[in-house]
Amino acid sequence: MNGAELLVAALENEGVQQIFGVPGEENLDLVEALRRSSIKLVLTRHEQPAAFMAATHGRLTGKPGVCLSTLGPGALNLTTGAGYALLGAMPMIMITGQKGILSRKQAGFQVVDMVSTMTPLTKMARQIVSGRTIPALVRDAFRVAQQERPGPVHLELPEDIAAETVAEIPLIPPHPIDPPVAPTEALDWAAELIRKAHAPLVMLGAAASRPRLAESLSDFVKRLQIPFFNTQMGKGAVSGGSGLYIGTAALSERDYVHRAIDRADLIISIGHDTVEKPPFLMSSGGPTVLHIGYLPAIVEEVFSPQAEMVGDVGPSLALLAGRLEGKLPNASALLPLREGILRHIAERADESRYPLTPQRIVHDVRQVMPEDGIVCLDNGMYKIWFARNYRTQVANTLLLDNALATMGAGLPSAIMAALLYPNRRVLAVCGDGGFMMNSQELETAARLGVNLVVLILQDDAYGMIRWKQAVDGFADFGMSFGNPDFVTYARAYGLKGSRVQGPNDLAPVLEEAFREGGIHLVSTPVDYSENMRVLVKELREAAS
Ligand SMILES: Cc1ncc(C[n+]2csc(CCOP(=O)(O)OP(=O)(O)O)c2C)c(N)n1
Ligand SMILES: [Mg+2]
Repeated sequence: MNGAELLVAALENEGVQQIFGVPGEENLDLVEALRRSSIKLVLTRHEQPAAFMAATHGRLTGKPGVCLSTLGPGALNLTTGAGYALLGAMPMIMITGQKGILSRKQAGFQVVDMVSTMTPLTKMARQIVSGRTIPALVRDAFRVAQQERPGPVHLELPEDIAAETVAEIPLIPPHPIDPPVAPTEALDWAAELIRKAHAPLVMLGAAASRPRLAESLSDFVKRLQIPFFNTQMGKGAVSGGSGLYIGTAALSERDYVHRAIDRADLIISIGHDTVEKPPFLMSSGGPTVLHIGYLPAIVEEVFSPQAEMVGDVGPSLALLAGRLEGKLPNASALLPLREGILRHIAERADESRYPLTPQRIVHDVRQVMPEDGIVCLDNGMYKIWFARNYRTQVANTLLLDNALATMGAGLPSAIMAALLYPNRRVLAVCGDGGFMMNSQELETAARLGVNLVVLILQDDAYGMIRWKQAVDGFADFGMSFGNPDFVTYARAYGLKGSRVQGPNDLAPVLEEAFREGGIHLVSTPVDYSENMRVLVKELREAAS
């Protein structure tokens, strides 16, 4: 047995079923070991999307996804994915090659100090310097990646260590770990704060979307009957159709949902992660904030909770609900605001205009997506509209990145979702800018034979930056580009493409695409004048 084979055995021991990436010659022992293993090697056309896919595996399953690259150039291409997983708290393992470390026959050719490069981008980065250490190192890597707060781990396997013969060292069997539940005093204190509140609100943050938490969160909200809102990444953690949903804080202030936030005297913030653009700005005189999380809060200029309940969130919430159920006369104090907030948000969602308004696009997408359908967003202006307007009924059915907020992850994350859930509808929504950053992965998707629809919002521009430019009073400059003909582009990959050509085309075109199966590219023009009209003018007027 050589080092590469031992590494692959250790990955099998962790239940790894697939590895995404682009190998180089330094990985050839590893590739050979994979060939003779139960693990599938899924080639991508660039390392960055391989990391986005592995991270999304971690996000959706709670188990680290694994990606692979060669040394230097390939490994550097993983760095954006590392940042995506680190900020987004997605468990992921990155394995990269390296020249031999026992001799240096190619001098410094392609050698970059990747462990140093990855150190600030990961929870742990290690070079494997001896085959003997592999079982312990791999076990530790998976534990570190998976435990709260989850994130990426980097292992570098030099080619001579990969090729070196090692004794068959026993692997370490994984076992489940239950983190501790919040202590009694913290539970009592939190219960007391909530009991005393005149106008409480629950806020669900990014960590509320951990896959294993969905049930206990919904249960908590239903038992307490306190209305809730969510951050962008906390979306979907509790049934959005629930009569207690009061909105999504896609902007930091002044949106309709802030009418409730501003009137609250207590915000029970569950799993808020300050990597997100602030859902509201804390200030003196504002509501008290109770942080409930796996880990203590991180204090920022705009977020410094006055109380904390730290522990395994699901079981801790069950204990808290036990102390409070049926004992909160003020639970629904802010609920009367709900209808007005949701009515404003839904404005112009059924308007027949061409090009389509972002509100109409969100509305039509919701129509064709079943409750368990998954929408994966890239990053652009439409993200604010989807976060604000899309209603979710099932946990993790709107995947967006409000942490690194990188462009280019929409398509790869959708491919991963489609691989994991072949029987659910999966839709990637991308801007024409973000889509073209990783559109080459259409070939990967086609090769994998997934069912997937990609909706491209075409404004021939980096629309979001153009909007910011206008909001800040700059001249409209430097944000426009040309595009390929997306229908022809789809055909070049052997895929189907369609164009939305009228105000009422989008829903039927998407429906047809999903019915047919396979991969479809649908492009639609979008009327982004709504960005200024609603998100700036209307909200400013409403606030004053
Ligand atoms: C990798 C990366 N580069 C740049 C940015 C900054 N940025 C944020 S949104 C955006 C424009 C996105 O354009 P597009 O994908 O066409 O979406 P649109 O806003 O036009 O709908 C840019 C350049 C980013 N978030 N990520
Ligand atoms: Mg655009």
